[in-house]
Amino acid sequence: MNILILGGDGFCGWPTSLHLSNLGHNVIIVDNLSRRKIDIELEVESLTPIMPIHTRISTWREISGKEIRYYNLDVATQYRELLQLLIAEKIDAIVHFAEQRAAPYSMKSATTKRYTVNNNINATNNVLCAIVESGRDIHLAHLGTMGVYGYGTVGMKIPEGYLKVLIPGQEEQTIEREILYPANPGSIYHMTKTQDALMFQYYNKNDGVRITDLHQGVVWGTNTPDTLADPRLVNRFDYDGDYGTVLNRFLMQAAVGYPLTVHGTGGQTRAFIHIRDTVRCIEIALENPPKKGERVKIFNQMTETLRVRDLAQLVSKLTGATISHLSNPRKEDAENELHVENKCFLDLGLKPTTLETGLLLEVRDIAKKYADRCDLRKIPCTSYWTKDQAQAAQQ
Ligand code: NAD
Ligand code: USQ
Repeated sequence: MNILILGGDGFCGWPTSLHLSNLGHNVIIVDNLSRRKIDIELEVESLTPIMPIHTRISTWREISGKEIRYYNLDVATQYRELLQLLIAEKIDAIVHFAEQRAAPYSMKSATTKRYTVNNNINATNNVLCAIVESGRDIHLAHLGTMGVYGYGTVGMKIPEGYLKVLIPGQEEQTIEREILYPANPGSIYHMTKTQDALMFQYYNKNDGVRITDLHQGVVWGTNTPDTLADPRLVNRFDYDGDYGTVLNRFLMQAAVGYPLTVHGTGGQTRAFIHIRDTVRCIEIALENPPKKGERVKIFNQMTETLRVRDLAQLVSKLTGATISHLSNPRKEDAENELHVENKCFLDLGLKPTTLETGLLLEVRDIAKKYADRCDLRKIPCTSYWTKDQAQAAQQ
């Protein structure tokens, strides 16, 4: 397949590009390097020393003999160039990672809120519009988030995208329908993903675009077999207060002797997936596209759910790290239950990497190895969900 990877220089996009290239697909990366520019803006660096994109690509050629091509394009603004690419390269499938993906960054200021909305929604609309205008039957696989569902305790497993509802009709009739699971975003970033989901429904209904939306949980881990093939291929590892996600932050904090930063009681339950499973899920999604005329396919891309305080306990047991409970900079329920259906990927052959088997390796091979690159001043979360929280933190 000719596959376009939008956001192919990022944390999920880079290992996915290598994985699909290794499988023999013709992979083309589009990325405007905005994530690297945000690192400069925030004065942070990946814990792992990532190489410039052209070094990454030439190393891959050297190691694998395979060619990945790269275009520096802004998907949210360079519509004509994107369209031309789809036509000229005879693209069969697009994997769309090209969005601003940190909830804390999206809540940092009016500027980052507006940037996140403009970037993410325009990027997705441009991709969909270009697919239609190209006249090509391109399968779009998009990286969405579990956060579109909200994390409310609902007393049932969260289904894969669609919810069966019974509507009271006329004359005591009950009408059964399947609707898109009600959107309940918890940040501006998550809100853009719920908007993406509506755009998918519309372009699928109106233009018959074949779409798979992957509602992914928090990704942990760093490398895949392909990024381990040479140090110059290493994947990024974010640990700072905006882009670092909870489990990778805890692993790195344990490695540098920083008390684990649990927000509030740590009662938040989240869904998790290892980066190795992310790339495998995308492979599976591309191998099993929706048929012509089929509705948007939605998979829950996660393998385990865990409460944040249990995660901290697990890391502490493995490493001896101490745990601190900080006031929560976010506006979220103090405690929630989360049960998630993930049958689609398991039925299609996904064999999950569990926390039990993967955690220790990650601490040893990444967090400890690169601990001296950590800037401790960048660990605290300083993006607040509301003005009141920001003011309280000043006092
Ligand atoms: P990332 O920030 O590391 O990668 C995103 C890449 O897209 C970056 O390289 C960035 O430069 C690029 N990009 C952003 N806007 C662009 C634009 N307008 N034009 C071209 N390139 C652009 O993020 P990630 O962790 O790899 O996440 C990728 C996708 O997966 C995101 O959409 C995110 O919402 C989703 N996701 C990530 C996680 C996670 O834990 N990392 C979990 C669930 C879902
Ligand atoms: N948390 C802590 N301590 C920390 C960091 C986070 O207790 O030091 C808590 C947060 O308050 C939150 C939970 O851990 O309750 C998860 O936070 P996170 O930063 O790991 O994840 P989140 O903001 O939800 O975002 C990440 C990715 C995003 C993706 C999402 C998947 O950045 O792109 O969409 O995970 S999901 O969470 O399933 O929606």
